[in-house]
Amino acid sequence: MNSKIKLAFEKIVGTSNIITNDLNPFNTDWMNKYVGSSQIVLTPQTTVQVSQILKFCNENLLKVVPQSGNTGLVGGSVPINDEIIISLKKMNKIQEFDLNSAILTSESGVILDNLNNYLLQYKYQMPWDLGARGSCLLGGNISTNAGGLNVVKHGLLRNYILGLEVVLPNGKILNLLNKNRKDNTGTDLKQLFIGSEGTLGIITKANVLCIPIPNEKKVFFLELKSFQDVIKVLQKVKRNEQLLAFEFMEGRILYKNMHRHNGNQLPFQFQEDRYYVLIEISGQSINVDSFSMDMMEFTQEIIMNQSEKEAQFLWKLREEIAESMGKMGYVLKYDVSIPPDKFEWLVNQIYPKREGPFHVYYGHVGDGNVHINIVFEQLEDLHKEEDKIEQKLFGLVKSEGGSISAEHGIGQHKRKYMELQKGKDVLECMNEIKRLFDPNGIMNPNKLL
Ligand code: FAD
Ligand code: 2HG
Ligand code: ZN
Repeated sequence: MNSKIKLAFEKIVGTSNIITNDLNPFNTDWMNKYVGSSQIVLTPQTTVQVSQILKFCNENLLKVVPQSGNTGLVGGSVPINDEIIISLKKMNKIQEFDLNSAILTSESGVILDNLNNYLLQYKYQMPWDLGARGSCLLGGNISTNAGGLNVVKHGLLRNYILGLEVVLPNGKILNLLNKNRKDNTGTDLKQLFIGSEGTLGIITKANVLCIPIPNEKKVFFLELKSFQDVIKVLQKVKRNEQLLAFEFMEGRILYKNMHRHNGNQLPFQFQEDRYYVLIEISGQSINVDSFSMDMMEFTQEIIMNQSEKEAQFLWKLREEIAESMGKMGYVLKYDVSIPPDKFEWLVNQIYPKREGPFHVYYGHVGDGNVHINIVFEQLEDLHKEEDKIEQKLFGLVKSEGGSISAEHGIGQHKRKYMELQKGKDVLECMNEIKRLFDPNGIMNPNKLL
């Protein structure tokens, strides 16, 4: 790192907010698949510092990568080369919660779990939830328009973001903060930043509409004989407004993970050729009996939690899948949208008779979002196979009217398939917007666009 540049950063953020040693955790993504070679991480503590950093970088054509919890799964949060990493983790002050409007105002570097802990005193919670809740930050969630485990009831994150403060690549602070539920004053600029994966600017604050914590909830775990039965149960329960989550897991992964739970009471002796569903219902008051009756049409194999601890254990079986796959090797991960009744068909198209490397499908069936994870022992083997798999997979997804990314985003992983997904005109329009905000191309280069 050029010493003049380092000195300039020292003037802006002070030496205690500059890291130049042991940068591995910042350069490497959660899957150990993408590794950059940044030599410097800045941890600004105020919006003004973020603004001064970006102004300096823009004037000196220095490329930057915004980083929050670094739990992203598409290589978006780590540099490709030696970009400067701007970590938002010290921008972690929650400003207020307004009980009349249920609107939270916070800096963007707060961990999702911490936001929920803060909201507990008001009996409110964040409107989205995901397995990375202990590490991911508000700004990372917004920049990826994170999906998660309760979209089936609450819908997507972008509907709950009422306002943002964003620093543009030239250092200008764009005040889009807004505490009004209704604000109908023209083009909704904040939407451009939600899901744009740090390619247009850095989100420093947000106003979030929160949701009340329900009085009652119940978790069900079902064993089913076929994937068609999964879809039948889905059709039956989807109409019910109590439905919070509808998560599907293949027997082959639950079976493989059984050894992780010696001593814990499993809901079933999992079988490789069975299909499992976790359903949660919630509300101010819920009708467990009528809900169970609906499901009993399709299976008698239903377990219900009897305590909060049991509910958490049932969720663990679902949430630990991502981590457990990572322990097996290097994982190719897909998060496509496709009609739910096509999930099994899609996987069979990629691996007829389910041969090939160990792979599983699971995920948010209730939202039409399937995760396919394929494990390779060596990273080189993964790279050898990925083009072939992706051309087929994304081609099929496109022809079924789906999306190549339902929730994790594009990052560096799926960038070359953007034209297939969007078409030339739409992609060109996105590129024009990028050029407008970031004419020098300093923001998260070679990601998404
Ligand atoms: P990072 O990974 O640090 O960054 C993500 C992207 O946003 C990067 O492109 C980065 O440059 C950009 N960025 C970060 N902060 C800012 C900012 N302040 N301003 C502008 N750009 C910024 N995702 C889902 O959608 N649903 C899930 O259910 C889900 N489950 C997960 C479970 C596990 C165990 C793990 C490891 C990941 C999971 N993810 C899931 C993926 C990931 O957690 C989400 O994408 C999350 O929103 C990323 O947040 P983060 O704070 O880690 O952001
Ligand atoms: C989940 O739903 C996450 O568990 C991660 O989105 C999925 O690792 C994956 O492929
Ligand atoms: Zn997911």
